[in-house]
Amino acid sequence: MSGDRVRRRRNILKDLGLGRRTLVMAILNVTPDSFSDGGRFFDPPAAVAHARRMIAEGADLIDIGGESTRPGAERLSAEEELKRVLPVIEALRSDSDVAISIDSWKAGVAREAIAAGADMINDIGGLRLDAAMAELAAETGAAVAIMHMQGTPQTMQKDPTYDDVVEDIKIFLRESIERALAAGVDRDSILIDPGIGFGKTLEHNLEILRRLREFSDLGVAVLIGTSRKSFLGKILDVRAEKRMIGTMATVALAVREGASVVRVHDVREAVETVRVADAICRQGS
Ligand code: 9MG
Repeated sequence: MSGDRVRRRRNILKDLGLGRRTLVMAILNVTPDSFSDGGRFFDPPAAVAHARRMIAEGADLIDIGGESTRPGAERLSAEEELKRVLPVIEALRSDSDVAISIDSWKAGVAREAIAAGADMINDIGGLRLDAAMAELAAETGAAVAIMHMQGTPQTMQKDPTYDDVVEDIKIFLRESIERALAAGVDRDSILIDPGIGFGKTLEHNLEILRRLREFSDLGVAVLIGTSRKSFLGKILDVRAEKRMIGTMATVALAVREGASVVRVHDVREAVETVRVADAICRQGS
């Protein structure tokens, strides 16, 4: 597929009102083994029905992923990943204008997803795991979320170590932003994400959330994903499906600390949470 054929003209983040209000990115895991929703949406019709419910609840973006990113998860081939995500993207695109993000670190998967109608790439590899990703974003005009991870999903929770967790992640993200800009991606099509739970201890995650405002120094909007993550389980001692209230506490505080996009499972609750948080924090903006 040539770049011209897949290039989308609109800046999806601007169209969605990035910066004027907090955007809600809804998680759609088309995997058999997601830790947080138990693989309930592995079947494409079930995934599409769930996406439609989340759109009705007010999701701004649907983030569709076919490869599990939980700690220790096995890598999947690009072919298998595409078999999982493409039918869902195609079905949604056939009757909806909703913004779609492809959750993949593989440029080959992202390219096919964009050709099928995705507007954005959510790259947990921070433009580092696949060297072709930055060029793909530039060529297609897709927005890109650049996430920090220490190691890979296979290794990331084996003794994560930082000098200063926020400063170290900022160095990584600054370099990835430079990589994207050098490839020709527009600055306002880039989101950065410190990657809660990706090579971080409980204390690292809490410090990142406490100091989230410091990431705004990098000059691009911040996305944060805390939804149902295990650090909440450590604090609350509850299993993944019971972490919604804890998630909403982090969502409200993240908005307070400058987050522009929140990535969540519980869309209706998040939409109400950000609406109230925005009314408090974005007065006059
Ligand atoms: C795919 N995925 C899982 N957790 C995530 C997070 O925190 N941020 C982003 N961007 N993607 C995530």
